[in-house]
Amino acid sequence: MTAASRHAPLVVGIWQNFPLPMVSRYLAQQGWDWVILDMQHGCMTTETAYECIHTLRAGGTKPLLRVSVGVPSEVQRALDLGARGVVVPMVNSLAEAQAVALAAKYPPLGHRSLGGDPARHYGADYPERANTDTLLLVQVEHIESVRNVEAIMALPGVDGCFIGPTDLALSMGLPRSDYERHPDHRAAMARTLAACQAHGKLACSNTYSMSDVQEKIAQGFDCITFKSEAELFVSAGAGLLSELRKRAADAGSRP
Ligand code: 3PY
Ligand code: MG
Repeated sequence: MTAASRHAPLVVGIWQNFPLPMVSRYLAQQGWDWVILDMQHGCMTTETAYECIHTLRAGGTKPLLRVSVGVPSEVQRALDLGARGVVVPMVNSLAEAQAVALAAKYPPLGHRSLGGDPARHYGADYPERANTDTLLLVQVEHIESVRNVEAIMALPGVDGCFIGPTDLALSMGLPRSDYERHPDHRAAMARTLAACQAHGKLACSNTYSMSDVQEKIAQGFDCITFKSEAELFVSAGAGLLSELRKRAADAGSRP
């Protein structure tokens, strides 16, 4: 999916926190469009990310990598590892966006360096294809970033934004729950979406409830994530355990 294909079907992604190729294989089998491997939060390393990326690629799922910090070397490394897109946290200024955009794209668009694995692994024409085949999604997740969002989305090397609603709320001094109904938060989200749409860039966001999902689809977001596989594991495990304990307690109180 490219920034130009705005009316393509909604892309549905999931975050992967467990640094295990086996988990990537299950997620690919489930058929998620994107799996975003998270190196910002969690214990994914370069080596485990590499293995997960290639397991996802082999399974037909697009691997994206969220780098730990928005520095050019991290962005370039993520793409060299084989990620089909890179998500960069906390890109708050035009200068920060420009720096990561230059690192993500080969000349003439940027100054990504060519060497090592990419041309060997991804085809001899990879350098010609990479600028359009790989995505740079900058995270708009601070009110400072929202203030600069029109200029950031106008940059040619930026393919879209990934809004971080939680960090955005924290940066605005809002509480950690119910912030999505706060008018200032809604205005910041709307301004960011409008900037993406005005420049033909992808608008992506995390979501937190099915009504949130419905709203984001109606608003025209291009891609959403909901939870990580770790959250699914923890919530399903906790739910099952409490059900089993309840049944065991009921059985224990039988005469
Ligand atoms: C946030 O909500 O801050 C995130 O980064 C989630 O994508
Ligand atoms: Mg965040």
